[in-house]
Amino acid sequence: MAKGFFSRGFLGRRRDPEQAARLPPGQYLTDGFPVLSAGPTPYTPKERWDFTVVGAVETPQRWTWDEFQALPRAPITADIHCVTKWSKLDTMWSGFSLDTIIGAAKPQAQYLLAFCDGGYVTNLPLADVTDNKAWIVDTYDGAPLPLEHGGPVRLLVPHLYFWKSAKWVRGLRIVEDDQPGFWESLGYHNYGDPWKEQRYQGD
Ligand SMILES: Nc1nc2c(c(=O)[nH]1)N[C@H]1C(S)=C(S)[C@@H](COP(=O)(O)O)O[C@H]1N2
Ligand SMILES: [Mo]
Repeated sequence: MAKGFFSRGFLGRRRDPEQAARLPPGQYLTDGFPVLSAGPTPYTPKERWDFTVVGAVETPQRWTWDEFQALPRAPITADIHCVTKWSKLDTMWSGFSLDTIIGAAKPQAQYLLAFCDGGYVTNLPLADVTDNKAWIVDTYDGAPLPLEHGGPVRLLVPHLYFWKSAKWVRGLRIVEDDQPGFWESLGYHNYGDPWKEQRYQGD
């Protein structure tokens, strides 16, 4: 009871400037967690699920669900920013560092496409998903990742707009030439840095 009172009053007032500094230009804070999906929510049973790293790699990788679960696990707390202007601070996830997953494949090129159940694709520079900047996550707020938010696993690349955090992700294709994904070919910015407001092509 006292907790709610203090967080809205005394503590809230001290925290506001700190929160404002974490909000990229043009964004507002939300406590909810909107669902944004370009199509229906796909579902692949665990027995048929796998995760692969393919393309320009020295050693292509494939993990079954059980093998994937045996990878080293990490907790992640991150601020997320959607191009439709909502941001959420301190979202809590757990999952697997892409350093482990991509490192195993020994990539031979500098770009990648994340591909998903349902056909969604997004493109990223390899440098943006290595060095502890991106994860494959399977829990949100201490519970299994809800299907509508990308369960069983999604990509989490919190330093870029949230459309880069592909839901229902099934693998990565390492490519020599950068090529636009789904939203990128429909006019979204190729890179999507929220701090530079790179929302659309030309921003
Ligand atoms: N596979 C897939 N991943 C996706 C999308 C999608 O339509 N399909 N939408 C993207 C967009 S535009 C956003 S803002 C976030 C939304 O994630 P959420 O629904 O968990 O909020 O997922 C991204 N990842
Ligand atoms: Mo989005």
